[in-house]
Amino acid sequence: MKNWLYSLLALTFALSAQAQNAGSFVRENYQKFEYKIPTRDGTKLHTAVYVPKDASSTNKYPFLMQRTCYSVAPYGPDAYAAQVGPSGTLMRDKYIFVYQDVRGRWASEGKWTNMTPNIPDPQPAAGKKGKKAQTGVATSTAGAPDESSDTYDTIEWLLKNVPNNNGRVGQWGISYPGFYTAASLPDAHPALKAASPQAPVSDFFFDDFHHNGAFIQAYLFTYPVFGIQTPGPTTKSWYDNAFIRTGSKDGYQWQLDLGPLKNVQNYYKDNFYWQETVEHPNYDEFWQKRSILPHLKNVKPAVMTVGGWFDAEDLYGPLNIYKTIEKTSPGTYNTLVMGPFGHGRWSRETGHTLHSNIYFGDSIATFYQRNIEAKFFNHFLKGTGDGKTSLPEAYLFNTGRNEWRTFDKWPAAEAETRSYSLLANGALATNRTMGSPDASGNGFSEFMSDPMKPVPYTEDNTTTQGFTPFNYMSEDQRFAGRRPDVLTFQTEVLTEDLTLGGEITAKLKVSTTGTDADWVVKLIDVYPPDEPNHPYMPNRNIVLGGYQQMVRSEAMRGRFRNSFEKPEPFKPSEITDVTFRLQDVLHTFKKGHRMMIQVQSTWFPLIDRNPQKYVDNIFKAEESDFQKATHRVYENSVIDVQVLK
Ligand code: PG9
Repeated sequence: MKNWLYSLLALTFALSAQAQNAGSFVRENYQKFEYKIPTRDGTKLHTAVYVPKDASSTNKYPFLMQRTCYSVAPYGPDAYAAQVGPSGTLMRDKYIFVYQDVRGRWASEGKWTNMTPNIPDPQPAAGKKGKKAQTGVATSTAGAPDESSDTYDTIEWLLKNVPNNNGRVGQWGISYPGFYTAASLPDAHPALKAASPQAPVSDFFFDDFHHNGAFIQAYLFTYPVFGIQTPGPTTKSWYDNAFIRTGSKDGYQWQLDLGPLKNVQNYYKDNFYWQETVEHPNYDEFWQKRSILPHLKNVKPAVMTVGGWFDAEDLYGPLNIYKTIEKTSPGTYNTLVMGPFGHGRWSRETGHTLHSNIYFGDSIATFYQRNIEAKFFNHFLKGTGDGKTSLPEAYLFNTGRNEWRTFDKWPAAEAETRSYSLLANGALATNRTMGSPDASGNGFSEFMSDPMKPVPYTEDNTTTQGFTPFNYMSEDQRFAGRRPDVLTFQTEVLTEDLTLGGEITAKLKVSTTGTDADWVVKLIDVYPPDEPNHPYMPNRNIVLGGYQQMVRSEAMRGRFRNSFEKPEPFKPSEITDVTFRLQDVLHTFKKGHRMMIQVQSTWFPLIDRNPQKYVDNIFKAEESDFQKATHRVYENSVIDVQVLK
């Protein structure tokens, strides 16, 4: 048997042993309680509480809480002992762990809505404290309270009703629970001392369901989870839905055969979130009021936001929550951690679940849990809480160098902007002299884009890889580069290391013979032909020699180039500016590698197909609206990157 198989088996055994250890550790050391916690409008929230058995009046513990829309039942410590608290580490450090079904979900009462809009705390009536402190009083006219007030009331109740607590509360959560953590920050309860939004959703028009307005069609299968009022206390699998359990229907071909998204209506006519998605194709008040970013002002708890550079679901969220708090709440202890992880994979003990083809070993998640996350919570919930954590402002992993790096500011103060031109001869050049003869910038690259023959977003396009896609974030892009409808630009072989740290901005000069178009830009690390494999490669079938590794990618729905609220058609064949940000990176392109940019207009079924003929609402486009078009990218298009020493 291959030795990698032995190591995998050994790892699996060790893991299951660890999980059992963790499971038995929970049962030996924690006692579980369940409560229906009343909120100010009388709605009761189902809450599971795990109290260390050795808690006493002289041995008090802080709370560490997670609020979730995914049900506390199957995801509580019993089932995922290694996840009691953000990781097994904190379970052994001992906290009073709290898991709560949010309003309207599973065993909690109330009505579910996605990304509950925050209701800013109105000026309190004379002599009264803010609405958050007026328990028992209905909040503003906006109807049901928000996540901030539900968290406030929950904390108020826990402090009074769970004995042997030390009066301090932490909150954490990954993905949607990361949103609920961020949503607790406005008007937070004074006992909430530390919050760690991890892979948090911040705004569904830029995270998860859309990227710059392009619909993430790969999320079609998640609508049964988010668009149906949950049936109450159950551990029923989210996936118990004919539309999802269709095997072949996960596939690229099926989605191609499905045709325009209007056909999905046959499946989802009773799905309230699908109806909301279809009826709000632009960034209107429906989406804007669900963003948490405008409410991150005067944040009192300490915040450590965590994300993964290979996170296909929520990369916009962590980066923009951290940057927004830096801007709108300057006095807050606000830090950022970005590791070489896929979605939430820092909470697992093993690397092979890092959701990435390329990673650097199992110890990274454990290093993060023990040296970063535990230090943060232990300081603010058990220690002095004075902010002197010895943790840096930004703890970021360089995915090209295989090493953590710390920064006292992010974006890094020493970053220098460098502009690379997209030249017609395929050069990615910092000056036009390397360009085509017509280096004046009037040269262009051209391709025909056919929405009926779209560029696959992944080489293995047989399924959407489960609940949500992930592999493409670090996948080899040679399958795309071979297509005539993908433009490729690359530097000469690098004669020294090139480190990018920070945002990437695509400033495209484009034209189309149609009246609408999407633009996808991909940043790729081209390995030399003789590159040896990393010793920890999770996928033994990958050969790094010649690998064209995706480092960062983003889509921009061209109609939103001037405004996400007010879309505009393109004028056929008119040179038009399309500028958009790709999320941050920290990546060294090593000497001997090349830096590559690919540009394309379809990315299926990661994003839905643009008819390339302007229609008011692409969700309602007819088959006949879809048309081929010839697209051009002009030489005076540039990609701005941030270069670090
Ligand atoms: N952010 C993730 C997600 C949200 C909505 C749909 C699919 C995924 C998550 O909460 O896991």
